[in-house]
Amino acid sequence: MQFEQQYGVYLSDIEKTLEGFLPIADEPWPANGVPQNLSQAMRYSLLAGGKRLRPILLLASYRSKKDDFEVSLPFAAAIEMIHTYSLIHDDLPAMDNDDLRRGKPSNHKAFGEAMAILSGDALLNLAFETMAESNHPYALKAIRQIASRTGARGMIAGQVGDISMEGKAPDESMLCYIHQHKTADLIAAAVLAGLALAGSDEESMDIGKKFGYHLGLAFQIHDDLSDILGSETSMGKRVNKDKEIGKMTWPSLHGIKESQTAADFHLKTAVQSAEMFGEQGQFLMELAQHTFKN
Ligand code: GRG
Repeated sequence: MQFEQQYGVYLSDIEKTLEGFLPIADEPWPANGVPQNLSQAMRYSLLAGGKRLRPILLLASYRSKKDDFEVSLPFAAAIEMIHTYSLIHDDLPAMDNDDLRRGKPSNHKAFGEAMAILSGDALLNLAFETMAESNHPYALKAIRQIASRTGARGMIAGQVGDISMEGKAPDESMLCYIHQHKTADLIAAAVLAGLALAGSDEESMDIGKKFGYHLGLAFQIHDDLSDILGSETSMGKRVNKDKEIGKMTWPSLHGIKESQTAADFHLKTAVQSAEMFGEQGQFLMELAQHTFKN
């Protein structure tokens, strides 16, 4: 199957799976269900589109080892729930204060700050509930890969670094810390959870780790560059904001040209890692390249 066609299959499976796991409430306070306004706020952000990069990475990483990728769909949905919760919270006035996300008013603009906090919390819990309810024999291994990279030592640590460094003098090692944890940890978690579910050996996990981290770093540098070079329409969010708020970014430390070189280096290293999976790594290689086409 051609890359675009396979991407379309994964995307449509993910959208259906997300819809299937999301609560729908047709009355305000269902006795044993989710309050209607909470359900609406969760659905608003989770079904707002997005590239679905992380769930597709999870499915494709599983698929690089085993064919029956459908068994990994609950985990793919879970990683997108975690990603979406992080975006909802990141957009809050107390964090990045963004009014626009995925081309629509951000969650707190549509539902208010309290509901944005609570719907983010609810998506995070739903992610772990979804994975815990899977009876896949390697569910716990996949949950560990995800939990260890999204919590206080992972994505949340990166976000704390990002916020704490606003307005501070550029610092190379702190910037690497922020990029690794804020962005690359979740991307690597998706790859490693997919591989773990497929029962991959140590060698494959190491290759997956390298692939995920380099892809994640390329992704964040590219995102930093897009804030300077991109448009609000193409990004679906506000641009030219990092400089305004004194955010520590790759271009702020190294300039645009060097940032492009660094992003190219990380992308190339990611692609070379996926190549080590042989023919089965083809989709991952193409996915990495496709991510930077726009
Ligand atoms: C609030 C705990 C917590 C963490 C927030 C996700 C995040 C960490 C911050 C968002 C800001 C940011 C620039 C993160 C870097 C990763 C990034 C570019 C996220 C956006 O991901 P895309 O482009 O978005 O894959 P879509 O909408 O396509 O899913």
